[in-house]
This record gives sequence, structure tokens and C-alpha cells, in this order.
Amino acid sequence: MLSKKIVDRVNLQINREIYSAYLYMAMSAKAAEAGYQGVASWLMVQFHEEMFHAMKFYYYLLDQGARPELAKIDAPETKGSTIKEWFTHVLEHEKFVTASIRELLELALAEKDYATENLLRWYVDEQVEEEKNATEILQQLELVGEGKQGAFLLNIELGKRTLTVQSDFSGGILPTSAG
Ligand code: OFO
Repeated sequence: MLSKKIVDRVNLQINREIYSAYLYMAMSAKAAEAGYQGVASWLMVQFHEEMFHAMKFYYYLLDQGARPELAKIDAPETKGSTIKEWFTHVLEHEKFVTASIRELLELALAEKDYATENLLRWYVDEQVEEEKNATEILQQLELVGEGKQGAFLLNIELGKRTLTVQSDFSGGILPTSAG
């Protein structure tokens, strides 16, 4: 049984994860409009990653006999018009999410809520991965150069990213689903 404080805070996190999905979808549209189809594709894969994060929390609440309360999702605020600016924004946003997950973990620890703590450890690892991905893309951009040729090459590279998370939630979260 979860405390009301934990349920409310997990619901806030669901909202933040769906906002993240929404943000990356908006960024994907911007990249596609600018002709960066590879970047747009990478960002749509990220959209699915974020929905997976949200749904993992959603089903956790249901598994614990609590109700997911879905609140309004803010309109996403996209920034920039270059690959460097977009991924700088991705990294900045992921740092915000990392801080949010840490805050939730600290609440679970304070409440001695070990089940929620266990769940959150998965998200802690996931955030290391998410920040690493954005950092590495910015490093790659430094290597190939920020000019048109560099952007062209990186756009092709980013377009190779494939979806590895579950995206059909009709049967709940599958036990075998990766993060
Ligand atoms: Fe990007 O990790 Fe969830 O929000």
C-alpha cells in the first residue's frame, strides 16, 4: 500500500514523463520540417522511450492498488534550430528529469517505501543512460564539426537508432520489456 504522498508524486512524475514524450515529439516535428529526417527519427524513438517511462509508473500504481491521475500536459517548449541547440536542450531537459527522479527516490527513502525505492533504482540507471546519449551526440558533433557536412553525417547516423522499448501497452508492462 502506497502513501498518498508517494501516489501524488508518482502521478506528477507520470505527467513529467509524458511531457518529455510530448517535448521530443515537438522537437521531432521541428527537425523534420528543417529536413533533418534522421534527427526527427531519433527524437521519435525517444518519444517512445518516454512513453515507456510513463507507462511503467502507470502500471506500478495499478499494481499497488492506486489510481493513476492524469493531469493536463503543458504545451512543449522547443528551443533552437540546429542539431547542437536541440541536443543541448535534450541534455538540459534530461538533467531536470534526473533531479526529479532523485527527489522522488528521496521521498521513497524517507517513507521507508522499499518497493517504490526498487522501482526508482531502475529510473536512476535509465537517467545515466539518457544523459550519456545526449552528451555523446554533442561530442560526436564536436568531432565531425558543426558545419553542413557534419550535420549531414550526424543526421544519417542518428537516423539509424531503432526502438528497443515496448510501445504497445494493451497487455500492461511485459516482464521481458527492456528499458
Ligand atoms: Fe528522458 O527519461 Fe524519462 O523523462
